Order: sequence, then structure tokens, then C-alpha cells
Amino acid sequence: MKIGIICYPTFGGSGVLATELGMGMGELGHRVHFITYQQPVRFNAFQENVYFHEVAAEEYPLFEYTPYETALASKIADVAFHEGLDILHVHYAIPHATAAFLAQAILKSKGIEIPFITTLHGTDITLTGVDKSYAPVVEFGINNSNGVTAVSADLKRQTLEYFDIKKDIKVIYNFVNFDRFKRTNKEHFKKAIAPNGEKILIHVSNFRKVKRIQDIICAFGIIKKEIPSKLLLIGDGPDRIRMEELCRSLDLCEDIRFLGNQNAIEELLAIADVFLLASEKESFGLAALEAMACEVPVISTDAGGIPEINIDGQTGFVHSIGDIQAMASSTIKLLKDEQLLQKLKKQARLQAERFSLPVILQEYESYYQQVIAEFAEK
Ligand code: GMT
Repeated sequence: MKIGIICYPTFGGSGVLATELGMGMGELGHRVHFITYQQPVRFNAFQENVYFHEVAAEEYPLFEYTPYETALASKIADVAFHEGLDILHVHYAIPHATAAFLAQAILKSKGIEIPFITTLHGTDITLTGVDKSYAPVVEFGINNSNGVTAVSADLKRQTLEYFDIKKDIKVIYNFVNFDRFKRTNKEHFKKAIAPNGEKILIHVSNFRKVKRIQDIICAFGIIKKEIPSKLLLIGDGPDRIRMEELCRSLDLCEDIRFLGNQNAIEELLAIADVFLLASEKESFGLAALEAMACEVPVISTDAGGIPEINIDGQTGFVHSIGDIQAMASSTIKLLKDEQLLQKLKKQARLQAERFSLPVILQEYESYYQQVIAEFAEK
């Protein structure tokens, strides 16, 4: 198949997932074209069947706001026309679903018929999607997609709750690539970060408000009183400065390190003992799954789809949103009990294996074929 993938090219979960999916499809022999405003961060090496097309939204003095969606629709139509694409797959509804809809209409006017699939990732429904400024367009984009997927059962449930959806939504879970995410020996790293054998706690996100990183920092303040430990905060975003200030005010700077965006996250996950996720909204929690693949148990909230991935008492512990004390207590319990820690590490990895790249890739591949066939019948 010739597949066009439209996504955000950044470190955000939807962009990461879309990029890994495209590269995986390329490995299966499909020809994949990424269409977005910059080279996707995880697409950082040459791959024979995979191409990148940059959307250049020109700025003009008349435009107070540059119309990216228009430039994107033009580029999708152009690439689909010249490359003879069979299907478009857009990740994150805003503005990708309606850009694809527009491109589809443009192509139809030239005698080319091509279906598109929209994958809902989370905040495109639960945060930006429900915002009145975007909701009618999001609902329209979903209802006019030729196929719709959601990354967890909870996200599907919320989509049906918030919008008047006429389409069938298929749940296809996110996946992890085990060639990359696995436990490896990085003792030199561990020594550098925790020179006295301290336990290593880790969190990875885009530092947005929904991640409630302040809860992680406060929980760490409690944990540190009982267990010699270090906290690694990886990623960057709007809340980072506020969180750095919080660390200073709680006098925790010695033991908390902000590492910014990292390309080789797996090397840091490989030295971690526990992954912390305090989100108030989280459709799936790809970062937690990547940690589990590296045998890191997860202490999380029960937001959104997280409990579909992190199983309470088996792969970590799950608590109510904002229950800092409970998060701290179960982390302490886990780190004090080596046998329990080893057991949960193994179980975390086993659970992650349910979300392996080849399995989920096949689900997407069959779904592409199904949507193409249904579209051709109409
Ligand atoms: O977590 C974010 O804010 C980034 C966001 C995105 O769209 O890039 O992530 C969403 O999609 C990821 C991949 O499907 C999911 O793993 C995240 O749970 C989801 N984030 C939220 O729902 C807040």
C-alpha cells in the first residue's frame, strides 16, 4: 500500500506513535509518506520506503494567523496526486481530520478517490476537542472520516459521550517497539545519576498542566524521607519553569534532575526503578508503556485509559487523581520490598508484550485494507 501519514512531528505521544507506525509499515514493505511541518523527531535515520514531505505554511502580512490547515490540505492533495497514495491516516483530530477531508474533496474534483482514517489520541477529544472553539469541526471531521480509531476503550467511551458520533470507532491500542525498549545494562549511567546506589524514579511527559507534575514532585518529597532516591524529570513544556520553582521552594533540587527532551529515552528507562504518572487526563499513557517494556513498574493515577495498561497490584499501583500520599506510600512499599519489586518488574514487561509492535501493526494493516475495500464499494 501507499500510505500518507499526517501527524504532529514532535515528542508528543501522538507524533511518536504515528512515526513508529509509519516506520513499521515501511519495514513491512509498504511505501509511507509523512506529511507534516517538520521531520518527525523519531524518524531520524534513512529508511528505504519512507519519505517526508514538509508542509510550508507561508506567512503573509495580511494573515494575523497563518492558515496551517489550508497549507496542509494543499500538501496532502499534492502528495496524494503525485505519489498515487491509496490511503491517508491522520493522527490527532485537530486540524488533521478536516484537512484530510478537504484534500479528499480536492482530489475528488480531479477524479481521484482516496479514503482517510482518523486516529483519536486523547486531548483532541478530552481537552481541545471539547473546547467550543473546535468541537463542531472535530465532530464533523470524525463523522466524515472513512475509518476512525481510538487508542483505548476509555477514549472511545469519552468520544461517544462528548460528541454525536455516527461512525463506528475501532479501538486499536498503542504499541511499543521491543527492539528499542528493553532492559539493558547502563551501569555507568546509573553511577553518574545515583552514585550512592539511590533508587531512581522517572517521569516522561510534555510538561502540560494535565500531567500534574507537581503531584510527582510532592510525592517524591515524601518518598525521599524514607528511601534514598533520585527523580529524573524528562521532557519539556509549559509547566517546566513552574516545576523548577517548586523544586527550589521544597528544597529538592539536589535530588531532582530536569533533563529536557531526550532522544534515547530507553537508556534512561533502563536504569529506572519506578515510573511515576500523575495525570488527570491520559487516554493511554505511551510513556508508561515504554517504561513497562524496560521492566519499570508504574505508579499512576486511574485517569482515562491508564488502568487498561497499568494493572493495579500487578504491573504497579493505581490511585485516584491527586492522591499524593497514596502514590508515595505505594512507591515506598515497592522500593522497600526487593522481592515485590522484582515481581512487578517482570509482570510489567509481560503486560507490555500485549502491546507489541508486530501485533498492533497487523491490526492497522488489516484495518487499512478493510477501509480501502469498503470505500471502493461505495
Ligand atoms: O500527552 C500528551 O499531552 C500528548 C498527547 C498527544 O496527542 O501527542 O498524547 C496523547 O496521545 C498519546 C498517544 O496516543 C497517549 O499515549 C496519551 O495518553 C495522550 N495524552 C492524553 O490523553 C493527555
